[in-house]
Amino acid sequence: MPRSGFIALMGRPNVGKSTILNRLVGEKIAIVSDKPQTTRNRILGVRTGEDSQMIFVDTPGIHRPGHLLNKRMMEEVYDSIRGVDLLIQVVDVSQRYGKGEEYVLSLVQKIRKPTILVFNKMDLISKGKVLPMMDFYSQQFEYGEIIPISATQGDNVEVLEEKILEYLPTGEWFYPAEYITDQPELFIVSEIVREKVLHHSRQELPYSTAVLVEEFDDSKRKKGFVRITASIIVDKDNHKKIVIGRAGHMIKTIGTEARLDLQTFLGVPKVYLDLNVRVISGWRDQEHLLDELGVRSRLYTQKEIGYRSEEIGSRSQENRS
Ligand SMILES: Nc1nc2c(ncn2[C@@H]2O[C@H](COP(=O)(O)OP(=O)(O)OP(=O)(O)O)[C@@H](O)[C@H]2O)c(=O)[nH]1
Ligand SMILES: [Mg+2]
Repeated sequence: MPRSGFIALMGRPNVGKSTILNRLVGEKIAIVSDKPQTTRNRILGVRTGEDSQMIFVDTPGIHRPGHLLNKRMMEEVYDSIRGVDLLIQVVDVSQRYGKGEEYVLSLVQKIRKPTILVFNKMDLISKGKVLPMMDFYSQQFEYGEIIPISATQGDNVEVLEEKILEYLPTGEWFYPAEYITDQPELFIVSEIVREKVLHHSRQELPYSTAVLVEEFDDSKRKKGFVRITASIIVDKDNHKKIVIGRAGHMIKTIGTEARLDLQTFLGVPKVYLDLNVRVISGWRDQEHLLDELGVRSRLYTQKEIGYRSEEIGSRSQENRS
Protein backbone atom coordinates (compact mmCIF):
# COMPACT_ATOMS: atom_id res chain seq x y z
CA MET A 1 0.00 0.00 0.00
CA PRO A 2 1.49 3.38 -0.93
CA ARG A 3 1.96 6.17 1.58
CA SER A 4 0.73 9.66 0.87
CA GLY A 5 -0.06 12.76 2.83
CA PHE A 6 0.23 16.47 3.48
CA ILE A 7 3.16 18.08 5.25
CA ALA A 8 3.25 21.77 6.19
CA LEU A 9 6.48 23.73 6.55
CA MET A 10 6.15 26.42 9.18
CA GLY A 11 8.45 28.78 11.02
CA ARG A 12 9.65 32.34 11.31
CA PRO A 13 10.49 34.36 8.22
CA ASN A 14 13.84 33.63 6.56
CA VAL A 15 14.56 30.31 8.31
CA GLY A 16 14.75 28.48 4.95
CA LYS A 17 11.29 26.93 4.49
CA SER A 18 11.10 27.62 0.76
CA THR A 19 14.67 26.43 0.24
CA ILE A 20 13.72 23.17 1.95
CA LEU A 21 10.56 22.89 -0.16
CA ASN A 22 12.53 23.29 -3.39
CA ARG A 23 15.06 20.69 -2.20
CA LEU A 24 12.41 18.17 -1.22
CA VAL A 25 10.42 18.60 -4.43
CA GLY A 26 13.55 18.73 -6.55
CA GLU A 27 12.37 21.75 -8.56
CA LYS A 28 12.47 25.44 -7.87
CA ILE A 29 8.82 26.28 -7.33
CA ALA A 30 9.14 28.81 -4.51
CA ILE A 31 11.26 31.92 -4.65
CA VAL A 32 13.96 32.39 -2.04
CA SER A 33 15.69 35.48 -0.73
CA ASP A 34 17.75 36.67 2.20
CA LYS A 35 14.97 39.13 3.12
CA PRO A 36 12.28 38.06 5.61
CA GLN A 37 8.68 37.69 4.37
CA THR A 38 9.62 36.46 0.92
CA THR A 39 6.78 33.95 0.63
CA ARG A 40 3.35 35.58 0.64
CA ASN A 41 0.97 32.72 -0.09
CA ARG A 42 0.89 29.03 0.52
CA ILE A 43 2.61 26.93 -2.09
CA LEU A 44 1.91 23.30 -2.75
CA GLY A 45 4.82 21.14 -3.88
CA VAL A 46 4.40 17.47 -4.69
CA ARG A 47 7.03 14.78 -4.70
CA THR A 48 5.96 11.44 -6.05
CA GLY A 49 8.12 8.38 -5.46
CA GLU A 50 7.64 4.75 -6.45
CA ASP A 51 5.25 4.04 -3.64
CA SER A 52 4.81 7.39 -1.98
CA GLN A 53 3.48 10.86 -2.52
CA MET A 54 4.54 13.68 -0.24
CA ILE A 55 2.51 16.84 -0.61
CA PHE A 56 4.36 19.76 0.93
CA VAL A 57 2.77 23.06 1.85
CA ASP A 58 5.18 25.98 2.11
CA THR A 59 3.82 28.87 4.14
CA PRO A 60 4.71 32.54 4.75
CA GLY A 61 7.02 33.13 7.71
CA ILE A 62 5.11 33.74 10.91
CA HIS A 63 5.30 37.41 11.88
CA ARG A 64 3.32 40.26 13.32
CA PRO A 65 0.70 41.37 10.81
CA GLY A 66 0.53 45.09 10.20
CA HIS A 67 -0.97 45.64 6.77
CA LEU A 68 -3.88 43.70 5.28
CA LEU A 69 -1.25 41.95 3.14
CA ASN A 70 0.40 40.56 6.27
CA LYS A 71 -2.91 39.54 7.82
CA ARG A 72 -3.69 37.59 4.69
CA MET A 73 -0.24 36.02 4.82
CA MET A 74 -0.89 34.81 8.37
CA GLU A 75 -4.30 33.49 7.37
CA GLU A 76 -2.50 31.47 4.73
CA VAL A 77 -0.36 29.94 7.46
CA TYR A 78 -3.27 28.96 9.68
CA ASP A 79 -5.24 27.66 6.78
CA SER A 80 -2.33 25.51 5.62
CA ILE A 81 -1.63 23.97 8.99
CA ARG A 82 -5.19 22.85 9.52
CA GLY A 83 -5.56 19.77 7.41
CA VAL A 84 -2.05 18.32 7.27
CA ASP A 85 -0.80 14.97 8.52
CA LEU A 86 2.56 16.27 9.66
CA LEU A 87 4.08 19.60 10.64
CA ILE A 88 7.66 20.53 10.00
CA GLN A 89 8.77 23.34 12.25
CA VAL A 90 11.85 24.98 10.81
CA VAL A 91 14.33 26.82 13.02
CA ASP A 92 17.38 28.76 11.82
CA VAL A 93 20.19 27.56 14.10
CA SER A 94 22.31 30.62 13.37
CA GLN A 95 19.75 32.90 15.02
CA ARG A 96 19.26 33.37 18.74
CA TYR A 97 16.07 32.12 20.33
CA GLY A 98 13.68 35.03 20.75
CA LYS A 99 10.07 36.15 20.91
CA GLY A 100 9.31 35.13 17.32
CA GLU A 101 10.56 31.59 17.87
CA GLU A 102 8.69 31.45 21.16
CA TYR A 103 5.47 32.29 19.37
CA VAL A 104 5.98 29.59 16.72
CA LEU A 105 6.65 27.12 19.52
CA SER A 106 3.46 28.15 21.30
CA LEU A 107 1.51 27.44 18.09
CA VAL A 108 3.07 23.98 17.81
CA GLN A 109 2.20 23.27 21.43
CA LYS A 110 -1.35 24.36 20.78
CA ILE A 111 -1.87 22.46 17.52
CA ARG A 112 -0.54 19.18 18.94
CA LYS A 113 0.02 17.40 15.66
CA PRO A 114 2.87 15.03 14.87
CA THR A 115 5.75 17.47 14.35
CA ILE A 116 9.28 17.14 13.08
CA LEU A 117 11.62 19.89 14.25
CA VAL A 118 14.20 20.81 11.63
CA PHE A 119 17.32 22.70 12.64
CA ASN A 120 18.31 24.37 9.40
CA LYS A 121 21.50 26.23 8.33
CA MET A 122 23.75 23.77 10.16
CA ASP A 123 26.55 24.84 7.82
CA LEU A 124 26.68 28.14 9.72
CA ILE A 125 27.42 26.76 13.21
CA SER A 126 29.65 24.13 14.80
CA LYS A 127 27.93 20.81 15.45
CA GLY A 128 28.46 20.97 19.22
CA LYS A 129 26.26 24.03 19.52
CA VAL A 130 23.18 22.11 18.48
CA LEU A 131 23.09 19.80 21.51
CA PRO A 132 21.84 22.37 24.05
CA MET A 133 19.25 23.50 21.51
CA MET A 134 17.99 19.94 21.09
CA ASP A 135 17.82 19.65 24.82
CA PHE A 136 15.83 22.86 25.16
CA TYR A 137 13.32 22.13 22.40
CA SER A 138 12.72 18.53 23.44
CA GLN A 139 11.62 19.84 26.82
CA GLN A 140 9.08 22.16 25.21
CA PHE A 141 7.25 19.68 23.00
CA GLU A 142 7.21 16.00 22.21
CA TYR A 143 8.69 16.22 18.74
CA GLY A 144 8.57 13.09 16.63
CA GLU A 145 12.10 13.84 15.46
CA ILE A 146 14.66 16.59 15.66
CA ILE A 147 16.75 16.69 12.51
CA PRO A 148 19.66 19.04 11.84
CA ILE A 149 20.09 19.82 8.14
CA SER A 150 21.58 22.28 5.73
CA ALA A 151 19.07 22.95 2.98
CA THR A 152 21.51 24.84 0.77
CA GLN A 153 24.24 22.17 1.08
CA GLY A 154 21.77 19.30 1.01
CA ASP A 155 23.22 17.82 4.22
CA ASN A 156 20.97 15.30 5.94
CA VAL A 157 18.02 16.06 3.67
CA GLU A 158 17.62 12.36 2.80
CA VAL A 159 17.29 11.53 6.48
CA LEU A 160 14.54 14.12 6.71
CA GLU A 161 12.76 12.57 3.71
CA GLU A 162 12.92 9.09 5.20
CA LYS A 163 11.52 10.30 8.49
CA ILE A 164 8.71 12.24 6.82
CA LEU A 165 7.60 9.08 5.04
CA GLU A 166 7.28 7.23 8.32
CA TYR A 167 4.68 9.73 9.47
CA LEU A 168 2.46 9.57 6.42
CA PRO A 169 -0.67 7.43 6.38
CA THR A 170 -1.06 4.62 3.89
CA GLY A 171 -3.34 5.58 1.06
CA GLU A 172 -3.60 6.27 -2.63
CA TRP A 173 -2.04 9.29 -4.30
CA PHE A 174 -3.89 12.57 -4.35
CA TYR A 175 -2.27 13.91 -7.52
CA PRO A 176 -1.06 12.41 -10.78
CA ALA A 177 2.65 11.44 -10.74
CA GLU A 178 3.71 14.37 -12.95
CA TYR A 179 1.94 17.00 -10.83
CA ILE A 180 4.49 19.25 -9.11
CA THR A 181 2.77 22.40 -7.92
CA ASP A 182 -0.55 24.18 -7.70
CA GLN A 183 1.01 27.54 -8.55
CA PRO A 184 -0.22 28.85 -11.91
CA GLU A 185 2.48 29.52 -14.48
CA LEU A 186 1.65 33.24 -14.57
CA PHE A 187 2.03 33.51 -10.82
CA ILE A 188 5.46 31.88 -10.91
CA VAL A 189 6.42 34.32 -13.67
CA SER A 190 5.56 37.27 -11.43
CA GLU A 191 7.34 35.64 -8.49
CA ILE A 192 10.54 35.19 -10.50
CA VAL A 193 10.57 38.93 -11.20
CA ARG A 194 9.83 39.69 -7.54
CA GLU A 195 12.71 37.46 -6.46
CA LYS A 196 15.13 39.57 -8.48
CA VAL A 197 13.69 42.76 -7.02
CA LEU A 198 14.20 41.29 -3.53
CA HIS A 199 17.78 40.31 -4.32
CA HIS A 200 18.60 43.88 -5.24
CA SER A 201 16.64 45.86 -2.71
CA ARG A 202 17.13 46.76 0.90
CA GLN A 203 15.43 48.18 3.97
CA GLU A 204 11.69 48.66 3.61
CA LEU A 205 11.58 48.14 -0.15
CA PRO A 206 11.30 44.31 -0.07
CA TYR A 207 8.21 44.54 2.12
CA SER A 208 6.47 47.10 -0.04
CA THR A 209 7.03 45.67 -3.51
CA ALA A 210 4.81 43.46 -5.61
CA VAL A 211 4.88 42.30 -9.21
CA LEU A 212 1.95 42.10 -11.56
CA VAL A 213 2.12 40.48 -14.99
CA GLU A 214 0.22 42.81 -17.33
CA GLU A 215 0.68 40.88 -20.56
CA PHE A 216 1.78 37.36 -21.31
CA ASP A 217 1.93 36.52 -24.99
CA ASP A 218 3.05 32.98 -25.65
CA SER A 219 1.44 32.59 -29.05
CA LYS A 220 4.97 32.16 -30.49
CA ARG A 221 6.07 29.75 -27.79
CA LYS A 222 6.53 26.88 -30.26
CA LYS A 223 8.79 29.16 -32.30
CA GLY A 224 10.88 29.73 -29.19
CA PHE A 225 9.86 33.05 -27.72
CA VAL A 226 7.51 34.54 -25.18
CA ARG A 227 6.73 38.20 -24.63
CA ILE A 228 6.00 39.44 -21.10
CA THR A 229 5.09 42.87 -19.76
CA ALA A 230 5.18 43.20 -16.00
CA SER A 231 4.83 46.01 -13.48
CA ILE A 232 6.84 46.31 -10.32
CA ILE A 233 4.45 47.92 -7.87
CA VAL A 234 5.94 50.13 -5.17
CA ASP A 235 4.43 52.17 -2.39
CA LYS A 236 6.22 55.51 -2.76
CA ASP A 237 7.75 57.75 -5.39
CA ASN A 238 11.23 57.48 -3.92
CA HIS A 239 10.96 53.68 -4.06
CA LYS A 240 10.31 53.97 -7.77
CA LYS A 241 13.56 55.92 -8.11
CA ILE A 242 15.44 53.23 -6.19
CA VAL A 243 14.04 50.40 -8.31
CA ILE A 244 14.91 52.21 -11.53
CA GLY A 245 18.33 53.13 -10.22
CA ARG A 246 20.88 55.54 -11.56
CA ALA A 247 20.54 55.75 -15.35
CA GLY A 248 18.16 52.78 -15.16
CA HIS A 249 20.93 50.53 -13.95
CA MET A 250 18.98 48.68 -11.27
CA ILE A 251 15.93 47.84 -13.34
CA LYS A 252 18.19 46.70 -16.14
CA THR A 253 19.93 44.25 -13.80
CA ILE A 254 16.62 43.01 -12.43
CA GLY A 255 15.32 42.57 -15.97
CA THR A 256 18.37 40.66 -17.19
CA GLU A 257 18.39 38.27 -14.25
CA ALA A 258 14.65 37.70 -14.42
CA ARG A 259 14.76 37.10 -18.17
CA LEU A 260 17.39 34.36 -17.81
CA ASP A 261 15.39 32.58 -15.11
CA LEU A 262 12.17 32.99 -17.07
CA GLN A 263 13.75 31.40 -20.13
CA THR A 264 14.72 28.39 -18.04
CA PHE A 265 11.37 28.21 -16.32
CA LEU A 266 9.30 28.55 -19.50
CA GLY A 267 11.69 26.37 -21.49
CA VAL A 268 12.13 28.84 -24.35
CA PRO A 269 15.40 30.24 -25.71
CA LYS A 270 14.10 33.81 -25.79
CA VAL A 271 11.94 35.84 -23.44
CA TYR A 272 11.22 39.50 -24.18
CA LEU A 273 10.61 41.13 -20.86
CA ASP A 274 9.27 44.64 -20.57
CA LEU A 275 9.39 45.95 -16.99
CA ASN A 276 7.62 49.07 -15.68
CA VAL A 277 7.52 50.55 -12.22
CA ARG A 278 4.15 51.73 -10.89
CA VAL A 279 3.54 53.68 -7.71
CA ILE A 280 0.34 52.64 -5.95
CA SER A 281 0.48 54.07 -2.49
CA GLY A 282 -1.14 51.87 0.13
CA TRP A 283 -1.42 48.84 -2.19
CA ARG A 284 -0.80 46.51 0.76
CA ASP A 285 -4.16 47.49 2.20
CA GLN A 286 -6.19 47.31 -1.00
CA GLU A 287 -8.41 44.23 -1.17
CA HIS A 288 -8.80 44.14 -4.93
CA LEU A 289 -5.07 44.51 -5.57
CA LEU A 290 -4.22 41.73 -3.16
CA ASP A 291 -6.79 39.57 -4.93
CA GLU A 292 -5.20 40.36 -8.25
CA LEU A 293 -1.74 39.70 -6.87
CA GLY A 294 -2.76 36.23 -5.77
CA VAL A 295 -2.41 36.87 -2.04
CA ARG A 296 -5.48 34.89 -1.30
CA SER A 297 -8.02 35.55 1.32
CA ARG A 298 -9.41 32.60 3.15
CA LEU A 299 -11.58 32.09 6.11
CA TYR A 300 -9.92 32.51 9.41
CA THR A 301 -9.21 29.19 11.09
CA GLN A 302 -9.20 30.50 14.61
CA LYS A 303 -11.50 27.70 15.70
CA GLU A 304 -9.07 24.95 14.83
CA ILE A 305 -6.04 26.69 16.19
CA GLY A 306 -7.51 28.75 18.96
CA TYR A 307 -5.46 31.83 18.15
CA ARG A 308 -6.27 35.21 16.76
CA SER A 309 -3.87 36.64 14.23
CA GLU A 310 -3.74 39.84 16.31
CA GLU A 311 -2.11 37.83 19.05
CA ILE A 312 1.00 37.45 16.98
CA GLY A 313 1.44 41.17 17.45
CA SER A 314 1.78 41.01 21.18
CA ARG A 315 3.98 37.94 21.05
CA SER A 316 6.60 38.75 18.46
CA GLN A 317 7.42 42.38 18.56
CA GLU A 318 10.78 42.07 16.91
CA ASN A 319 9.45 41.40 13.42
CA ARG A 320 8.51 44.20 11.15
CA SER A 321 5.67 43.96 8.77
N1 LIG B 1 23.75 29.14 5.02
C1 LIG B 1 22.52 28.68 4.76
N2 LIG B 1 21.59 29.50 4.26
C2 LIG B 1 20.37 28.99 4.01
C3 LIG B 1 20.04 27.62 4.25
N3 LIG B 1 18.76 27.42 3.91
C4 LIG B 1 18.28 28.62 3.46
N4 LIG B 1 19.26 29.55 3.51
C5 LIG B 1 19.17 30.97 3.11
O1 LIG B 1 18.26 31.63 3.97
C6 LIG B 1 17.57 32.67 3.29
C7 LIG B 1 16.08 32.49 3.45
O2 LIG B 1 15.65 31.34 2.76
P1 LIG B 1 14.11 31.12 2.34
O3 LIG B 1 14.01 29.72 1.85
O4 LIG B 1 13.66 32.21 1.45
O5 LIG B 1 13.42 31.27 3.79
P2 LIG B 1 11.86 31.19 4.17
O6 LIG B 1 11.79 30.54 5.49
O7 LIG B 1 11.09 30.57 3.06
O8 LIG B 1 11.52 32.74 4.32
P3 LIG B 1 10.06 33.48 4.21
O9 LIG B 1 9.45 33.08 2.92
O10 LIG B 1 10.42 34.91 4.25
O11 LIG B 1 9.28 33.05 5.40
C8 LIG B 1 18.05 32.59 1.83
O12 LIG B 1 19.06 33.54 1.64
C9 LIG B 1 18.58 31.16 1.72
O13 LIG B 1 19.57 31.02 0.73
C10 LIG B 1 21.07 26.78 4.78
O14 LIG B 1 20.91 25.58 5.02
N5 LIG B 1 22.28 27.36 5.01
MG1 LIG C 1 9.58 31.32 1.89
